[in-house]
Amino acid sequence: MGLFKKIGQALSKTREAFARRIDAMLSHGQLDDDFYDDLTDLLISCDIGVRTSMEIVDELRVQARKEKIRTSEDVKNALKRILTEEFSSLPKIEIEYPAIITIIGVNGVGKTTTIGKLAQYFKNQKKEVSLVAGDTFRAAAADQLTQWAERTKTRIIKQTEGADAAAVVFDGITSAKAKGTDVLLVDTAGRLHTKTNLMEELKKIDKIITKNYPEANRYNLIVLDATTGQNALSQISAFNDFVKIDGIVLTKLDGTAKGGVVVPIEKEYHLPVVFIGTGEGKDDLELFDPAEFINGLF
Ligand SMILES: Nc1nc2c(ncn2[C@@H]2O[C@H](COP(=O)(O)OP(=O)(O)OP(=O)(O)O)[C@@H](O)[C@H]2O)c(=O)[nH]1
Ligand SMILES: [Mg+2]
Repeated sequence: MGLFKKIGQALSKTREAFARRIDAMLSHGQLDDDFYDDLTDLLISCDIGVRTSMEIVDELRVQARKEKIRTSEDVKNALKRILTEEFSSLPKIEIEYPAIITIIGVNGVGKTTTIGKLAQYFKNQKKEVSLVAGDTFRAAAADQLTQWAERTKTRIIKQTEGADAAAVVFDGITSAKAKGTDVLLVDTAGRLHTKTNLMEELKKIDKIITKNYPEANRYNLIVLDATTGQNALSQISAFNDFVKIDGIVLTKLDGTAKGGVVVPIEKEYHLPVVFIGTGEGKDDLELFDPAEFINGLF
């Protein structure tokens, strides 16, 4: 299946919700104040965020004064242009090698699954990949990661349950240096930012990497579950208080009409969405492409 088709399919719920309501809003009337109010509500309901939705609609008003915007097709095209403009100034990440990617986030957002998919993604790029079972907290977490290692035919570095997560990362680094690994993917336990001891553990992992693997390109990616909409946003700042976040993986876009949450993430937090998850299989991960995303959204 083509790249666009997958993103397009993942966003189909968001897109359908949108199209249906824009059509209804325009069925008896034109672009008046009621329409703009309804459109703002509609954007908010797709999780574009209050502030960002208002800004987008203000810009649409400006454009509507200058040019003919009548049909729902015109409206969608204008929104596409406005969002394309918004996204054009946002930061991007290029993964360089050797890389160590630490995957963090709250419980159940899809961290371990994302690691499995990333393993497949980098293998497809002909990279040597190893997984690090840094979730030593939850029973069976290492088993789950071991299954992904088997599924993607990658190596895994693990210790027994209850071990020090930073020590497992240290083992991973030692192994990566010895074997010339291109990408080390570090799984971590799900945690709430209120669990201070677990958040301190993330800092410790960070320090171990700084001290023992300075030559690596490091990326802390936070995994956010798209189905949680605006709640996902507050997780970014909560984690950023403890470790520097470099980018975002947005998972479960396949199951939600809240795909619009990408927009406030990028606009308000100035962090790039690097990958998106579009399902539970090993190939259900895409590099985030703003143009494809915007086309998929409307
Ligand atoms: N539909 C869908 N399901 C996903 C996606 N990513 C993960 N999941 C599912 O979400 C559930 C939780 O995934 P995990 O990878 O175990 O999440 P986690 O963040 O590692 O969880 P903890 O380690 O317990 O914090 C699983 O049932 C996954 O199959 C996705 O992109 N789409
Ligand atoms: Mg996990």
